[in-house]
Amino acid sequence: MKLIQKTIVLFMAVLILLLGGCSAADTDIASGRESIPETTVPISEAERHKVIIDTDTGSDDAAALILAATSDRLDILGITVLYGNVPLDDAAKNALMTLEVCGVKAPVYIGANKPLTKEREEMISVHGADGMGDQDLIHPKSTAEDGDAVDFILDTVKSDPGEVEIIALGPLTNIALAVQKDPDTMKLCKRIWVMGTTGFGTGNATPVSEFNVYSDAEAYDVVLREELPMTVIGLDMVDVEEAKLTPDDLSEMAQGNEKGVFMSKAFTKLFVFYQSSGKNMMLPDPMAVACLIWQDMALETKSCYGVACTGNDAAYGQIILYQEGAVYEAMPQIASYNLEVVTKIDAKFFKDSFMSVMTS
Ligand SMILES: [Ca+2]
Repeated sequence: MKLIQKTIVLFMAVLILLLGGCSAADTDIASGRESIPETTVPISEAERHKVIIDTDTGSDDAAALILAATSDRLDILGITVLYGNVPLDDAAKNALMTLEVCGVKAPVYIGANKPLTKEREEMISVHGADGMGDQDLIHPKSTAEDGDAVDFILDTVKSDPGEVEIIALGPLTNIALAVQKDPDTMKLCKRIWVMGTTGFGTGNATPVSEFNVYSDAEAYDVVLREELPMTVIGLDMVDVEEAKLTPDDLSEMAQGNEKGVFMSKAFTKLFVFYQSSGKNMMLPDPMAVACLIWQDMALETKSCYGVACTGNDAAYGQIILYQEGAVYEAMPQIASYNLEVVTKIDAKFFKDSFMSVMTS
């Protein structure tokens, strides 16, 4: 009899555990998407990441800002903008408008209008002329601060040593200017999270170079030589079907919350650009922010020694990645590794999380 009672108790305990496990990651039957347990777990003030977001605010930057602004895991200390996807003034207005859509206030500072040493490259604007799909979405009530973006970065990092993280979603020019002005202060960054490089895949600006690096490879050179704590999310992590937006996803966003509706319109031109070549849409900048919000999402990283190619030739903008543990006959000794490169992502979790923010 006692054995039967024990068996029943054990059975009930296992059942309770299983039910508890299910509720921590419920599946929405209609969409097949898992809910995001992390967003429902309250975290303490001390656990929140204090971030500066450096952006050339095109539409996928705006989506990344929405992930950051709506996360209870990040405190946005400020946004610094620079040239890149769109002219500088548009980058500032797009950032301000996106914050207003989220109902979040953060100061926006204007930074570099051109690369460190070369003239600005004219590249195809895949986000529309205004960077946000040319849908007349951008009418911010707020304005950018008077101060300079580089000074804001340095003052903020200096005021809270070892605590401030930077998320860089455009060319690295603002970061490189800060490094050139005060390298000791930039060494006090907790970490710099970068959407950039091809990772271990191929490029989109040239076969070997990703857009943000190609825009200013000299800036990458400056930052890499300083050996700051840096994690890179490259194009290879983004170019995965499970992480891309499909036409159905865009329709779902258009029926979603205010942020989803805003982004479904802002993505208009970018989506057409991808669909014209039969592809679904990559979300590079949102993935970089997501890696910081949900750190379990990055399943694997590799320590690398990164070297930026800045010569005036076909390799311009390539980042050579020497991996820790690999043997290179022409470079037998590498003293230190200046990059953590994300090499494996939970792509389904990323897209589910992204869609949840845009539709819940
Ligand atoms: Ca960007």
